[in-house]
Amino acid sequence: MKAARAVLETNWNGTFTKPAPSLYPHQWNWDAGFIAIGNAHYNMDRAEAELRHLFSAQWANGLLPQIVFGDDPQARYFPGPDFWQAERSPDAPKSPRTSGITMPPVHGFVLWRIYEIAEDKNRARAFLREMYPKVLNLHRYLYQYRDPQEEGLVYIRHPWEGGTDNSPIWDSALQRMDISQLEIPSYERKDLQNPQSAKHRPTNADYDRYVYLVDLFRRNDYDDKAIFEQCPFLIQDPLFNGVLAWSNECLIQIGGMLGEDVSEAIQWDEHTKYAMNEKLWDEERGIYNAYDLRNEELIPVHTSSGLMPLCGDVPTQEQAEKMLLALEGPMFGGTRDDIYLCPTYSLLAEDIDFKKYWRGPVWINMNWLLYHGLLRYNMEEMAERVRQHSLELLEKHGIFEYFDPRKTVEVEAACGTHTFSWSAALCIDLLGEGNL
Ligand code: 2M8
Repeated sequence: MKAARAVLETNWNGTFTKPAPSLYPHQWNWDAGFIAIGNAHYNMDRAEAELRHLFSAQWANGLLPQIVFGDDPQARYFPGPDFWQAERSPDAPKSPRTSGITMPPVHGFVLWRIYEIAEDKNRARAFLREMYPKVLNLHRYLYQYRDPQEEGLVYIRHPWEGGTDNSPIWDSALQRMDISQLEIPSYERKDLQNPQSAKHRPTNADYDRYVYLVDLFRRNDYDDKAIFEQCPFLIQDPLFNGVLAWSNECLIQIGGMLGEDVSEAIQWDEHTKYAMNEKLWDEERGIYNAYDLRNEELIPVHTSSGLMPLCGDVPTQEQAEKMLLALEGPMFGGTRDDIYLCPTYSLLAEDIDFKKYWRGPVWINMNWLLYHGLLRYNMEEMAERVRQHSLELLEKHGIFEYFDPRKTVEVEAACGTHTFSWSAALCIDLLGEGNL
């Protein structure tokens, strides 16, 4: 607990919390949400400041940016604000500067979690009143611009929007983008300077595609309609939509408590859950798939993202039982003694790489979502196992970014950057839960 708090202290720069000191020197969208939950346990001022700063960068159309750039001239990150050129959009704020894409909408449930943690409920309610319309606007943006066919499913248009940068879910869509035919602006990666993480990071071929997409967005002045027509990468992701479902529910709860009319959020909630079950559910395997909207096909690639609809109460109890079997079985090794839960990629996949970023390792935020999802279906035993494994990894190796799921591995079992903020914040929250 002390170590986790120290990480949050170190990474706080007076205005926001950096996800990690050198690798991620600005404010990131969903990181800020998880970080605020950790801070809420002992420093409510900071939890509120974190979210206020993030939402100060919300665009006029409701988009909540993936990165809010700080003004530290030493902060080395690519792509920076000059590359994004978000100011090409009439909706982007002049200050602070931001990127031009979004991230999984965790903020509804983050607000609710903060309210649960708060001792001073009057103050917490006032904060909810302040933030509720902003989060509502974000959801409005998602349904208005990212669900043009009004399916109830929101698409992402860049792997960075999914939060799981090099997830194998994106492979087929990215590979279809023939880079030899594409014009890609020249750029210099800064993320490879950290020797601990360089070898696990996305490949240069991945980055070329990431950069191409950013260039496409800025050439279109971030106009959502034009981007929808042209973008080769449009994916309905079960993690993103599962998180959205949970946040919809929390908006209904918060709005109800504040005496607001919540009919809009109720519609979103019902529509999204229905659509996820109709379109993304894989009955045979007991998991949710992603859907490639551009190429009109399901993506039958099994990562832990397919389990995340649990947190949004999307599956029925019967479906959730099937998901539990998938988690316990060979896909995720949930009952094995030699595996830490939860690998981010199916253990059955030939190309699983236990150390490569979002292609196998355990991530604490995914475990936290899974833990809450399992609790929603009264699966206490498995939830507790996920919680224990998360804490064990953090205690044994330190507050790292991600972890090799094999218990037998001693060399470089902890991966990525050390002093990683959301690992610290969620460690604090998971410890708190156990003490309740
Ligand atoms: C990673 O993503 C950024 C781009 O957004 C990067 O690779 O540079 C992801 O793990 C993402 O989920 C996370 O929010 C971000 C900062 O921790 O890092």
